[in-house]
Amino acid sequence: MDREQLMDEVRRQMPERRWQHTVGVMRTSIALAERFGADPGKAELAAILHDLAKYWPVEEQVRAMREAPMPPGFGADDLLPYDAALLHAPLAAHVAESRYGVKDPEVLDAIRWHTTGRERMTLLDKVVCLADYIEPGRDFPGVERIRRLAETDLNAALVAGFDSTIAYLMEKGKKLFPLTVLARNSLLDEMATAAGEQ
Ligand code: DGI
Ligand code: FE
Ligand code: FE
Repeated sequence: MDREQLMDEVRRQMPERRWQHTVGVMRTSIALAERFGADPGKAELAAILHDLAKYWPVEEQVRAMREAPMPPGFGADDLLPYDAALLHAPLAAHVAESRYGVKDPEVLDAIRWHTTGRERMTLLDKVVCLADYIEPGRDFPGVERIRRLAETDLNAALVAGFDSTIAYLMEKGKKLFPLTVLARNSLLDEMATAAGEQ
């Protein structure tokens, strides 16, 4: 399947506004990849696919998750006690591989971890996760600051992105999925190491 066909497939599975978000993430992922030295083609492919399951009915997401192999601690039963909104990321990675034939593990990982992040995120993970926060259609408190940081500092921008998610969840009185906190800690460690090496 070529990229145009893949885009049509993904587009059919979501409302038009979510497709416009996906287009924004594609463009922003390419720009960030070029800025920070990731592979723009891989970034674009991950962006096309990252939210493909977001608008599947939740019961369908749960059913498909249960049939698919998932990393330890990242299956339906691990995610559901936190938020059903977490399912779509690992599910999209599974569908990308099993239905659309995506084999590149870097692309699949960037899709899989785009919502929560993870410890020791790869460059591609970071690019796609950050693009998801700052694509042009996003409008939430603090997004302008994250966009500014993204001009020069990938790690600092992503920390600011996770800060905004964590603050939002706390404001709503919701639980934090611990991996997001670990991802943020890991980025802070990387930044401290990089600063120490200067
Ligand atoms: O799919 P998008 O809307 O483009 O963005 P996303 O994949 O980052 O999903 C964000 C949703 O995930 C948002 O509704 C908040 C929710 N969420 C719930 N608990 C957590 C969480 N996100 C993170 N990163 N960490 C959580 O603990
Ligand atoms: Fe998402
Ligand atoms: Fe998204």
